[in-house]
Amino acid sequence: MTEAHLTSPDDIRSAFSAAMSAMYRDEVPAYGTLMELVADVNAATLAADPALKDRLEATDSLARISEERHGAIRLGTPAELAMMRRAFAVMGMFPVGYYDLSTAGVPVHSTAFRPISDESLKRNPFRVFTSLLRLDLIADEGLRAEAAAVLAGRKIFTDNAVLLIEKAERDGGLGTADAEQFVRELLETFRWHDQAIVDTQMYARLHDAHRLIADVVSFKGPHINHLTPRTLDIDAVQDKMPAHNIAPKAVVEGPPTRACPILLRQTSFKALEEPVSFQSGDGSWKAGSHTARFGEIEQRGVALTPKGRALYDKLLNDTRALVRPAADGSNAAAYVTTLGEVFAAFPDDWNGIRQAGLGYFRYSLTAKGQNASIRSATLETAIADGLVTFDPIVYEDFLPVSAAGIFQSNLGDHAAQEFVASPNQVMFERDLGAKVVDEFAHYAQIEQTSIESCLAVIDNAIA
Ligand code: OOG
Ligand code: NI
Repeated sequence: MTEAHLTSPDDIRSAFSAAMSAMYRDEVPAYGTLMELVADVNAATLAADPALKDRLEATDSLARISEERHGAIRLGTPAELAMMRRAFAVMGMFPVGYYDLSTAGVPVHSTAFRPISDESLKRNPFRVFTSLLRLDLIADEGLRAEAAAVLAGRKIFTDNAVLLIEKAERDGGLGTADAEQFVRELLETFRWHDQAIVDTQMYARLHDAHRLIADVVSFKGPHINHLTPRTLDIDAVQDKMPAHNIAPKAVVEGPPTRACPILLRQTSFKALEEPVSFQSGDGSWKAGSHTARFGEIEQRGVALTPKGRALYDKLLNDTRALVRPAADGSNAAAYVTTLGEVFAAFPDDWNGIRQAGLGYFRYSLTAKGQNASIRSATLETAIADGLVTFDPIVYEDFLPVSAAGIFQSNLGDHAAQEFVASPNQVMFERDLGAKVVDEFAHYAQIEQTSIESCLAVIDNAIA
C-alpha cells in the first residue's frame, strides 16, 4: 500500500475524539450540559472581546474552539500501557512528560499521549492523560496479589483493535476503511461498563485500600473518566456551573486569574454516583454504585522554562502553606485571595516574563524585519528596533499538583492518603516500552528554531 492511500494520523485522532465525545455525552448527560455552558461562555467572551476574536481567528480554528482538548484513563498493567502506547501512535499521539502522583496521595504515575508538532496540534490537539496503577504502593500484600490476578484476567482491547494496530505498524498507517474500523474498535476500550468484574466484598476491600484502586481493578476496561473542552473564561464557567445543576469542585487548580495566563488552569464538576451491579457467587447480580466519572474544563497559558516553573512551584507551595483548599469549599474564597496575593511576585506582562527568562516564546520577523536592509546587534536590539516580535508558546502539558487536585476531588472528599513518595520514571518507561519526551527540551527547541528563523536581521544571535 502506498502513502497516498493512508489516512493521516491527525484525521484518525479527530475522528476518534469526536466519537469519544459523542459516546461520553450519551453516557454522562451532565457532561453535555457542561459542553453547552462552555460553548455559551466562549461565544459571550468572543463577542465582548473583538481583539481576542481576531487573534484566535488568525491562530486557531474558531469553529472548533469549544471542542475537547483532553481526556483521562487509568490502566492496570504494564501490558495495557504498552499496547495503549501503540494504539495512540496510530493517531499521532506520543508520550510526553512523566508525572509522579504518589507524592500527592494517588497511587499512580502517568504520562500524556499527545500530538507533538505544531501542525498536528492545530489540526486537533486531543490528548489523553494516561495513568498506570502502582500496585507496588499497596501495603497489603494479599490484596496486591488478588488485584494483580483480576487485572491479569481482563482483556481491554478487542482482537480487531490489536490486529489493526499491528497492521498500521506494518504498513506505516491505515487506509480509510481500516481507520474507520480502528476508531470503532478502540472506542470499545474506553466505554463504561456497569457490570463489575468483582464481587461486592472484593470491591469494598479495593475501595478501602484506595478508591482509585477500586476504579481500576473492578471493571472490564479503563472507561474514559472525563473529557475536557477548552474555555476562554474558566472563572465564568466555574461560577455558572451551580445554576446549571452541576456541582463544581471547590477551587480552580493552577495559577490565579492573570492578565498574561501561564501554564494551565483547570476545574471540574464532581464525579457522579452511578449504578453498578456486582457479581455474587451464585451467578446473580447485586446492585451497588461507583463514583468515577466527571467533566472538566481547561484554559491554557504560556509554557514556563525550568526557572519559571520553579517560581510557579514555589509560589503555589507558599500559597498552600498559608491556606490549604478544603475539599468542601469552606475556605475557597480565602484560598483564591491568597493565591492572587502570593502570585503578585510572578511578572504579569509578556515582555517581563520573557526578559526574566520565565517563559518560552516564539520569535518571528515583523513586516519591517522582512523588508529590512538593516541588521541589529542582538535579539533584544532587534526587538527594540521593531524587526522581530514574539508570541507566547502555549503550554500543552499537565501539572502534577493540579492533576492530584482533580483526582482527589473526584475520589471523594476524604480520599487523601499518604504514600511514600517514589517517582520511578525508569520503571514507567520500561512498562511503556518507550521513553517519554522531555517537555522542557521540547519547548526550548521550538523557541530556538524560531530564533534561528530571525537570523537574517541579527548579527549576534546569542542574545
Ligand atoms: C486524571 C487527572 C489528571 C488533569 O487534567 O490534570 C487530569 C484522572 O483523574 O485520571 O486529567
Ligand atoms: Ni483532566
